[in-house]
Amino acid sequence: MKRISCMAIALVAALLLVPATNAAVPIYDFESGAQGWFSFGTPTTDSGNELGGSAGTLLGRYHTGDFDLGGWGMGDASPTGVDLSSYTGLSIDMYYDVPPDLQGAQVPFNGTWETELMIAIGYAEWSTSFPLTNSYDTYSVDFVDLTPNYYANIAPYFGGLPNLNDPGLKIQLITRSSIGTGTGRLHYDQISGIVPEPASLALLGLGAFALIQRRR
Ligand SMILES: [Ca+2]
Repeated sequence: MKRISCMAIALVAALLLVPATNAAVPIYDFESGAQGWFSFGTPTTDSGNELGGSAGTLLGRYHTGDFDLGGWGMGDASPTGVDLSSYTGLSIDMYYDVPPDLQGAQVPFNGTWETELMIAIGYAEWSTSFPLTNSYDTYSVDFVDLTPNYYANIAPYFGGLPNLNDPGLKIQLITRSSIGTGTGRLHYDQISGIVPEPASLALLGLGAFALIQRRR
């Protein structure tokens, strides 16, 4: 047993040298054109598919927002009933811009663009906010790092995460008018579920094994 324990610890030590990253499994890539759901609120007055998704793809989605109208804009980035139970987090590719068709008659967006990525059931939301740039970047969050809102802090959730296969669960994007003025556009693509990499899983398993062996 002692030899096995030593071997396990040696393996753990070796695996510690391997960078522990997560793998992203695409859930929605918006390539079919059929993957479009719902948006409302003044900073998301329009939406649809567009050419020019993130790297390696053709189609993405966009929402155009007039921030001078006030309030907030929300886009459902998934249908209701999305099953996230096999993932530990989410990633999404996003950017914002003021494309030529928004310049001229309209006032271009001026401010620091932030979009909130959230999972939501009704009014209960678990979210995080990302400041965006003018080109596609991938933004990731672990579910445990999401911040619950008022409705997620009362019954039945009390600040905990919901069941990640709840039939009412959906992925949403929210942009608020408090981030700036004028008119701009949010683009997004490639919503993925985060899963621990095999090396990370092996590391966890071997770590537990080594602990059990040490206790014997
Ligand atoms: Ca795409």
